[in-house]
Amino acid sequence: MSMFCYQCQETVKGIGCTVKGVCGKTEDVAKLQDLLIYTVKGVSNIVVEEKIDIKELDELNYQFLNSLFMTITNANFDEESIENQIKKMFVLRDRLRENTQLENLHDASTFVVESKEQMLLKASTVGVLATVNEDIRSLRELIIYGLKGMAAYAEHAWNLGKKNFDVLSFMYEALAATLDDSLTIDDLVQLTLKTGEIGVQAMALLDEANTSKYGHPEITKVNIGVRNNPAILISGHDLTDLEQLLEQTEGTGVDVYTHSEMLPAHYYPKFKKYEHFAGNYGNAWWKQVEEFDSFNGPILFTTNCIVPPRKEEIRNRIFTTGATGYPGCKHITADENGKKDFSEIIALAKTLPSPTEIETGIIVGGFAHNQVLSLADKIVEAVKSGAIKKFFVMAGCDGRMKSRSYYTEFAQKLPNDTVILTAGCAKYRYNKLNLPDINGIPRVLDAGQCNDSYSLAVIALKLKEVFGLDDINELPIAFNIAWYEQKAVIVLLALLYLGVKNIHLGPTLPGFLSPNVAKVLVENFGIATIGEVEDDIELFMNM
Ligand code: SF4
Ligand code: SF3
Repeated sequence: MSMFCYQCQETVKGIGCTVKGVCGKTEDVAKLQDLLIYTVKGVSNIVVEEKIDIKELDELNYQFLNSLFMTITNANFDEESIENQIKKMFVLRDRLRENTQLENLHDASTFVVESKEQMLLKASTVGVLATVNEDIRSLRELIIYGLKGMAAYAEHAWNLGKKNFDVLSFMYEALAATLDDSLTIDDLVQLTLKTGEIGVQAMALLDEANTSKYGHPEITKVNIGVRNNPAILISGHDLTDLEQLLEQTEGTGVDVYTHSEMLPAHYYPKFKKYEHFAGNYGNAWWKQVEEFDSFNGPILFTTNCIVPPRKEEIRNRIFTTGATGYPGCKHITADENGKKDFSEIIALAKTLPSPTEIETGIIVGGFAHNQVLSLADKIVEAVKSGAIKKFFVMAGCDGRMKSRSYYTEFAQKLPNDTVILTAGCAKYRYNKLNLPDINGIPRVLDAGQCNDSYSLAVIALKLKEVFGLDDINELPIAFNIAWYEQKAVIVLLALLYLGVKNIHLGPTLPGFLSPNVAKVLVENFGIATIGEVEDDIELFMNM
């Protein structure tokens, strides 16, 4: 088999991509990513075995997070940058080893490869399938994918100057544990739950980082039409990149629009002062192929999700930064102070036509925990009076599969006395439906990006307190979550840690769950997948 990857929802037949990724990942990119993960496991092994104090090791910690982030679905398709990252980790690994006394380190901590050919050969022996027992493999990968999502959130927080060494230490420990053949299925189940617990901390850290710098998201109307100026489209999740782009474009006559997961940036007070922060263009990540065409201007990717651009004209307009990369697209790196120079993108924007309008109107969002809790009285009253019967948490990801039309239909067919709480790019399946509101409370409350699913947990915990309940599952809240990549995995593990039961996960269950591991999740947490819309609504309403 040339490659094997089953980390996302779109994996071939729900089993695994073995020739080329559905995402567009080539065999070599897949293998290099496998080797990068193996190298990072080796680093973790040294940190744990040698009980290294990581607090002063900024470079190591940052590159550790970035390595994991680079392997998230649709983040980096660039062989060269993954190869360079492996080499960077070798240097950091060997520096750690110089000071250790250990003799019997794991192969991951000591192996040496010189050329790219050797890297690819080595990768073939250390990928996902190197773990033979399918249940152990399933749990190891579940933990690793959770850590990838956690790394993304921890890196965003880091970029805002917030670090949490408990989170980082756990990440090293958990990754090292995936090399440990003495761990049993039970041990790994415990570690999976612990990953969820630390995931909550990582999301809380990012929430604190975002809100302390940019203010608490507030109810905001976002324009989805266009203006008549040259413009730059910014995608992904990194708010520091957005801030720097807004600063550098101010007064240049170039507007900035958000795409996909960057939409919630409009909800932060700090960004409202920028007159040229024009609105949101388009929909979720997978629609970018046509939407980038009509946007006309340059596009900046700060994180996933990149869809391989087929046309050269589009490739020439795409720029990547941070953990992202695409061959043939210009990559912008930060200087030692974290500053990025976007002048080339701005200069290019000025030479290109303004965006072609694809829709008009507004969408309303900004219902993160602080905003929702300030409306708590109104919401509690609506629940008590029966005006709101049930909340549906429909956070998560969007994707290409036709079966995802389920979520639009589900939102449309929900009774008018229900409210959808959303976060992540899943929202694009129903955030433009104009569902009738409930006494001024919108039917779709968007908390923000996928990481802001944390906000939804805070809201649920607060409601539990207000209603004087002992168990979060006694609340009138149902969870119907859509997943695609590994950030959704950490969100799911975090919800399980918080004790949420009966989560429905779709459009399909992860291919990386072996039948036995899936059974554990079903039996202990009531995890299920989606069925027919009407049946599911009935089931949820009677829960
Ligand atoms: Fe396949 Fe998803 Fe892996 Fe891409 S990320 S290779 S689509 S499983
Ligand atoms: Fe979306 Fe890629 Fe998951 Fe952040 S941008 S939610 S899929």
